[in-house]
Amino acid sequence: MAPYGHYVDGDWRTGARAGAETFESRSPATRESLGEFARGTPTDVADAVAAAEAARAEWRALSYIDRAEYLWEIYHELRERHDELGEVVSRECGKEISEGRADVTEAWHMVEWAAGNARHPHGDVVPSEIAAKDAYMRRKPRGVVGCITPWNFPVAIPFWHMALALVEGNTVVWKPAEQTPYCAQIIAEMFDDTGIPDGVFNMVQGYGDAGNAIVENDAVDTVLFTGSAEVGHSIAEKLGGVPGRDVALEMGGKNAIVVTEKADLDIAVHAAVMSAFKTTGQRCVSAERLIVHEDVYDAFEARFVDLAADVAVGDPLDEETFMGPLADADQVAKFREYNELAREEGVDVLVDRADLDADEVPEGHEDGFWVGPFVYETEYDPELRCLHEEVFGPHVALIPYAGDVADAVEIHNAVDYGLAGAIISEDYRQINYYRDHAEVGLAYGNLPCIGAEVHLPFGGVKKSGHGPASAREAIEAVTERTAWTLNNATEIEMAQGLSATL
Ligand code: UN1
Repeated sequence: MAPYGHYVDGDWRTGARAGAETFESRSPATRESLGEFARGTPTDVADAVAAAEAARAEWRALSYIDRAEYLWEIYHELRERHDELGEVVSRECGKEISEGRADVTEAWHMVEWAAGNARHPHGDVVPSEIAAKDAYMRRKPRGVVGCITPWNFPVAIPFWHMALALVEGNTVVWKPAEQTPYCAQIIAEMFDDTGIPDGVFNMVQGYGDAGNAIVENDAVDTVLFTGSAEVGHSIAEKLGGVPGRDVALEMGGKNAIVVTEKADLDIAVHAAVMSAFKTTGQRCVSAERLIVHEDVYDAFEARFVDLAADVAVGDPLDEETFMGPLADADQVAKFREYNELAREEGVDVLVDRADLDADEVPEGHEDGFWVGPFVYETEYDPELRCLHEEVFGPHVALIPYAGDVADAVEIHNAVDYGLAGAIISEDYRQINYYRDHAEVGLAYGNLPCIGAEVHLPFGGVKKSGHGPASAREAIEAVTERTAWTLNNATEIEMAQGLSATL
C-alpha cells in the first residue's frame, strides 16, 4: 500500500513532491503498525503555505456563518464516530480507552465552541468622544496560521488550534506530531470530505524539520504551538521579537497539588491519583508534585502509596486499565533517567514500578513501552532537580510542609513553570489564598489539575506559556483589530481639539 501523504491545496500528495522518505506509526502498546506516512520536507511546507496564502482572500470573504458550516460537518462526524475514533487514539498514542474517547469528546466540544462563536461574534462598540462619530473595533483574520501539535491529545489539540483560526477567517497549515500521524490523516480526510475550498486547510506530516519550516516561513502570520518547553522556547526565540508575526505557545509544567491540614482526604487522594497517573502522567497539566501538610501527611501518604502500588497498568483498549504505556522509547528513557536522578539526589523511594514484572505486562504486548508509577518522598530543597524539571511520566514527589498555606504556596510557586495546580482544602480562606497567589494559568480547588473545560482560556504563565493557545483569548492570536472611526457630520471635528479648519 502506498504511504499516506500530505493534504496540500485540496489534494492528497503522495508522489515525488512528498519526498522519498517515509515513517511508520506504531502503537506504543503492541508496536503494531498503523500505517506508513510520507515524511514532509520543507518544500512540502512551502507549497502548503503558498496554497494557504492563495486561499486567504476567498476564505475571508465568506461570512462567519458560512465558514463555520464546514466545521459543523466535522462536529457531526466527530460525534458520530466518537467511539471508533477514541479507539484509534488509544491504539496510536497509548492512552486508555476512556481517555481516547475523551480526546474525541474534547475535540467536538472545541469545534462546537468555535463554530458556535460564528453565531455569537465578538466585537466592541464604544462611543466616540465626539457626538457625530461612531467608533468600534473590527477584528480581521491574521492570514495564514501555522499549527504545530503534540501526540498526547492527537485529536483535541489540533482542533483547539484550527477550529477558531478557521472560523475567524484564517487559512491553516498544520504539522501534526510524528507519533500520531494516523489520527492526523483521519482529521485531514474529514476536512477533505467537507469540500472546504482548496488551500484553506493544509496538513503536512513529518518531524521537527517540517515544523521548523512553518516557523521560519515569513508568510505564516501566526504560529500556534503546543508541545515541549524546549521546542516552544526555541520558537519564541525565533519569533518573539519579529514584528508582524505572532505566536501563542502552550508548553509544559511541573504542576503541583497542595493538600492542606484542612483537606478532605478522599478528595485529596482521588485528585492526586487522577492528576498524576491519568494519561500515564503525560499531560502537560499532570501533577508531579504533591505538597502535603505534615498533620495529614502520613494518612495521605499511606493511601496514595497503596493506590500507586496497585494502579492498573495495561492494554489501553481494556476498560479496566487506568494507565496505558508511555508514548515511545524516548519517554521511557527520560522517565527512567529522572527516577535515577531522584535516587541520586537522595529522595526516599516509596513505590518503584518503573520496570514492571513480566506478569504485569499484558499478554501479546511484550514490546510495548510499559512502566508503572515511581513515587518518592523528600523534604523541599531548592537544589533538587527532580522537584523542578518536568518528567512527563508517572514520576511523583510527595513533599511534606509545615506552617500555613502560604508556606505551601511558596513551594508550589518555586519552579520556572506555571501551567496548572490545585489546592485541596475545606477552608475557604486557604482556598482564596491559593487562588490569589498560585502562579499558574489553570488553578483548581478541590479538583484534579487536569480536565480543563474548553471554553475557558487554556495556557500557562512563566515558562509554561505565552498567550492562550486555545479558547476565548486565542482570538487575540488569530485575529488583528482595527480601531475604526466614522464621521457622520458634514464637518470634521477631531479628538484632542485639533483644529479642522483649513
Ligand atoms: C495537555 O495536558 O497536554 O486539561 C492538554 C486537560 C485537557 C487538555 C490537556 N483538557 O487535561
